[in-house]
Amino acid sequence: MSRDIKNYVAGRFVESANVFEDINPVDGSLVARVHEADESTVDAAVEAAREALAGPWGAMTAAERAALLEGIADGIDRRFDEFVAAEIADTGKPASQARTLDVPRGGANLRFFANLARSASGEYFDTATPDGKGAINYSLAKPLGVVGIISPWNLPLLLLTWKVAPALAVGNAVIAKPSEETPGSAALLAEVMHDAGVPTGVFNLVNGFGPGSVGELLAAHRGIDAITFTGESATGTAIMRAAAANVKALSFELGGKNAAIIFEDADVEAALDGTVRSVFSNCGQVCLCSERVYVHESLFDEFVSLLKDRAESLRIGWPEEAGTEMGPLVSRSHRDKVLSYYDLARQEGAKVVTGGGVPVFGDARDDGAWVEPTIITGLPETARCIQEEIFGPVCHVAPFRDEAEAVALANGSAYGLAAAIWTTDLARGHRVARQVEAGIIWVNAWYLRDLRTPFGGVKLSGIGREGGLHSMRFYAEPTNICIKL
Ligand code: NAD
Ligand code: 6OD
Repeated sequence: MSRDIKNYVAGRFVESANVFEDINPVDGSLVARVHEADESTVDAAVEAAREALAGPWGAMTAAERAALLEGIADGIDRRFDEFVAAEIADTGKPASQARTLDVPRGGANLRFFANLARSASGEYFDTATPDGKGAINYSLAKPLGVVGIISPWNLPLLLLTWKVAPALAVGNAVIAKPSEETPGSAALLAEVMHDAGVPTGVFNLVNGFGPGSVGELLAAHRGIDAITFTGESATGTAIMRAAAANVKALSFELGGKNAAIIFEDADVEAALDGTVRSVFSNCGQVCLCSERVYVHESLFDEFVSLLKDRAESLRIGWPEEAGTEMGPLVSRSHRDKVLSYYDLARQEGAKVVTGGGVPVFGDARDDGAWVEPTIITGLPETARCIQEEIFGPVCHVAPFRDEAEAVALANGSAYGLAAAIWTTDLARGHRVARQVEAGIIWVNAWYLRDLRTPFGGVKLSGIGREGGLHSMRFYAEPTNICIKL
């Protein structure tokens, strides 16, 4: 049975005149009717957030905010199964992934930034003055104010809390807009916030679309001081344009066309395991996924054949079924996009090593958004399938001759989010990692996270860094106070 997802504004769950459907990509069934916030609802959220900043929330200590964040994390833990169900219903991802990554990271993000809030320290300087008496300078990390959070559909709870937690830890008030494709876990988060006693107006949730809807309203709103956004690079450009009007602070985690480089001295089993994960995890819908795999020419044929076997043995299935490794894409419209790249690859002259189509189940899943895991080879580096982000379970594999060529190939992209390098020669690992133009480089690993590290991309892949103290800095306005002694 479907439910109604409302907006959460000024501590109340509010309806709207416009309602849109949230569809389950496993079988096309209706998950929820979602109330799309209109301009007056967005205005009310901004007003509530500004009032919250001026009220008791603005006077809370970091330790009090940290305790509140931990209470929210406890609330997620208490409703763990509901969060898992919401993530699965909206995305179709395997339950095993929602249980071990998405939902645990929701709580972990809150606890991690609660700890950072407790241990935050400022700057202090003794300053010499001509009269010899001196001055002291210190800095305060004030909140930016009202932060608009615009998040994508691929890891809905993880990526929303990745921004909500540090924004609240620093003392901001937030207005969150989850993706229209995946509003479920954000709606539960609003309930958890409410029950945890988050003061009125500190967390607001507005549902809707991007252009001409809530996303654009937030980006352009003069009452919002900063936008933190995760999503496509082209959307980043649109947000930047809209946000220019009142010179908002921006943090952008954008798209990728990430390379994996497998050297001739790699541990082939480890590289294979890592590459299977980096290409097919979450049905290829992780910004960090490898869509370009470069393999030393001496290993190329063997590696392609091994990767093909592994792709063909991936268990594609119902999210709750034990052993399911891959679910559907997030929506039929996203599937159209991915399939158009499968077709384009053929037109561009690719060899389709495996996949390239839609699986047929003979049951309700045929109304879902499924695609086959796909491997292609043989395209020139200028091909659109090599240059554009597809965001599906697909990679192109190409050979390289030597280290210099591998680096040049990896860097031949307008994007620069992440890379994975596979080698047993650690000197080579360091050397190549320094030359690769990306914000995150793994050597003999993929998506191995430490929340303290800087997270973000170069080139079209983003602006700024989040993670650990980088997040705490983004969400704060450093203010210098100078006292003449
Ligand atoms: P998207 O850009 O289509 O949408 C993301 C969010 O932006 C949604 O909430 C959407 O409603 C909103 N939006 C869309 N147009 C807007 C506009 N004009 N103004 C304001 N808001 C707007 O992205 P998506 O399809 O949801 O997610 C997939 C993309 O996200 C991929 O490109 C992926 O690489 C990227 N991504 C990047 C990271 C990262 O950390 N770098 C993480 C996850 C996803
Ligand atoms: O793990 C994270 O902190 C993070 N931001 C992951 C982003 C994944 C992109 O799809």
